[in-house]
Formats: sequence, C-alpha cells, structure tokens
Amino acid sequence: MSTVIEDIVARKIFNSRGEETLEVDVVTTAGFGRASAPSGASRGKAEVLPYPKGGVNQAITKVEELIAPELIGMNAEEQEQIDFLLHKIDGTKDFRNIGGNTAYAISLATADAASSSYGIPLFQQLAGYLTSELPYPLGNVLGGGKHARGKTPDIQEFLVLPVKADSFSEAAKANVLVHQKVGVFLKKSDVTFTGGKGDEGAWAPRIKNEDALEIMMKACEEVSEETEVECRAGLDMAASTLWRPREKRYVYVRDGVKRNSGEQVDFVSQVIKDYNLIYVEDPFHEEDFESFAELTKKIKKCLICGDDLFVTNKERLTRGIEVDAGNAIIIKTNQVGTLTDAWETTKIARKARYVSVMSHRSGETPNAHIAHLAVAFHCPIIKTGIIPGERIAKINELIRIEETLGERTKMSTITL
Ligand code: 2PG
Ligand code: MG
Repeated sequence: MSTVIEDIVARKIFNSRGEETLEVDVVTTAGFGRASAPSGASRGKAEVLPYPKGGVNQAITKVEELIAPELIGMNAEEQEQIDFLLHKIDGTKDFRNIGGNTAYAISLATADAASSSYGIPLFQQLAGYLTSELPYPLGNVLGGGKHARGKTPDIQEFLVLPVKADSFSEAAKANVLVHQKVGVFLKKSDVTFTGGKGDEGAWAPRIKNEDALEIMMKACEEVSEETEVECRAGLDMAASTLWRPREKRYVYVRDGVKRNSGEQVDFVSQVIKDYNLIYVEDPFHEEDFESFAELTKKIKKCLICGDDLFVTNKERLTRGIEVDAGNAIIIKTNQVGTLTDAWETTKIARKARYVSVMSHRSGETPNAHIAHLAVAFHCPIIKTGIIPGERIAKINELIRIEETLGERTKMSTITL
C-alpha cells in the first residue's frame, strides 16, 4: 500500500515572529508530507495547550518516543484513526501531554503525506474530486492590540472582505489594492508615519480607532468603485485583550475610554451601522456568550464571529448555538489539535448555519496548508492576511487551486 507510514521526523524551526515552532515530516511508501504549527499571540483561554512542559524540544521527544512508534506502519490516509490515536496517546482533554501543536503538525503532515502518495492535491485528498468552491479572502489591513507595539489602535484588526467577485484571484487583488490605498491615506494623514507593520503585515500607525475605521471605509469604497469587486470592512476586536475582569470594563487605552458590557454592545452596534461593517470578530470577551447573543439579535446582515469564544471547540460552539451567540466561527485547527476535531466543529457550524472562517494565526510559517483546509472544509471565508510572505503564501496557493479546478471553480456564497 503506497500510503503506509515508514518514518516520522520532527524538528525545531522558526515562525514569522522568530519564535521556535515544530515541523513534522511523514514519509510513506510512495509519498512525503510536511507540516508546521502556527502560534497565537491573543490566545483563547479554552484552547488546548500548544506544547508540553519543556516546549518544542519536549514535543520532539514526544514525537520520537511516543508517537512515531505507534504511527509507523499505519496508513496515512486513515485520518480519523490517526487523530483518535493522538488523543489516546495524550490522554488529557487539552493535549497537555504531547501538546496541541504537536498533534496539529502530525495530523496535518500525515494528511499531506497521503495526498502526496496519491499524487493529488490535499483538498481533494480530504474532500474528494467534486469539491470546487473557493473561499473569499478576509485580509488584515491595519491593526494594533497584541499584534503591534506603541500607540497603535486598541482594536486588533481592521479587515477587508470582498463579498462579490467573479474569481478568487480578483478578490485577492482587491484586498491588495485596499491595503495599498490605506498605506497611501496613512502617509497623507501623518507625515511621520514610517510604514510600520504588525505581526500579520497590517499597517500599524499611531491612530485612533475611529480614524482607522474612516480610512478603511474610504479605501473599501474606492476599490469597490475601481474594480468589479465589492469590498466591505470588518474588525477583529479581540475583546478579551481589552477586558479588565476586576473593573468589569473594556478599556480602550488609545482612545481613553472604558465601557461596561452594555456600553460595549451599544458601541459595537453603532460602529457596525456607521461603517457598514460586514464582519465583527470577538466583540466581547471569551466568556460573554450573553452579549454575543444580544448583539446577534440586534444586528442584521453582519457576521458576528467567535474566535476566543469558541476556540474551534465543538462543545463551546454547541453552547453558543443554543443561545444564538454569533453567526460565524473562526476555525483554527491548532486551537483543538487535530484535523478531525476541527472538521467536526465545522460540520456542526454548517448545520446550524454559522459561517466558518478558516484562519491563520499571528505567528505563521510559509506553509500553505490552510488554503487546502478552507476548500476541503467548505469554508466560505479564509482569514489569512494580505502581505507579507507567510500570508501571501496561502493566497497564492488558492490562486493555484483556482487554476487546478479550472472551469469547475465556483466562489462560495456568504450567507448573512
Ligand atoms: C486572531 C488571530 C489571527 P492570534 O485573533 O484572530 O489573526 O490572532 O493568532 O494571535 O490568536
Ligand atoms: Mg481573532
């Protein structure tokens, strides 16, 4: 059998922030797979633990001593069995023994090896030949929060989302144009702006949240007029990083404002209306399912997305669905560990009509696997930044997938 696993090698490499991370190679009889783990700066409390005690070095030891001996001889395409075995070897709920990033790199590298063994793209290996829908790219244009330093905005990410485009390539081009335009506007409004960027390639200027929103809206409108692509603005507020539990307030340091939960609901609703936002991620802290539900009820035609709230976890998503908290979910596979875990959550989301957003992390490697996962998991949106290299790697891979699919390609529908 061409997909039998013959060898597994783990090594330490670096991510886009220069942090150490884990890379895994899986060798099969007829193929080879490789995957590396990303890492978050604004991590949700309910995410699995990325590494065992001892960090990446210890993760490598776990692969060599515990995981490889069990997996060698198995079939790389038996994804569910492999992922089940990873849980069994770990034996805890939060992957604290082997590390969620270890599980992620192994799970993905075996899938990659299976696709290479058959000589087919990863998305087809996971989802079959008939898969043909491409996601819209949600791109980070301007930001602050935990992804930048200095007097940048309190809000972590100001995003662009093309909602109507004939092709993925056109949508990706529109995002690049919005990013460029915003750069020009920022230079004009502040001659001292040096062009600094945050961890995900978004502009990191000294600017107030509302001024950033104005600039975003203007850039989206102009690009929509100049191209055939309709672009809208969105936010990732990463509000757990603004929330001070003792004060019970969201603290906006840059703007010098504090808001309690009710005021935060009003503020976010107003911002959505004033700037015609189509997407707001984590507008409330990670335990506030109630405010998510309140905003979702109040606002129509805007995606209210849970990242730290759901952490790609099916129990947390189910809890959210029960109270109608949000209508979209971020899918970051390493928040739960394995491909099977993330896929199960995505299926629950689809059934409940939540829009799934396949997502990068702020610390990335140039690996482009999430482009394939977005297509295989039928995610209508992929959140993966616009520039630089480790972000555009995913976009470029989707351009290649578009070419592979040829006339069969369809853009997804974003249901609001
Ligand atoms: C987020 C992500 C990615 P991090 O909050 O959505 O943009 O950030 O990887 O730091 O959690
Ligand atoms: Mg987020």
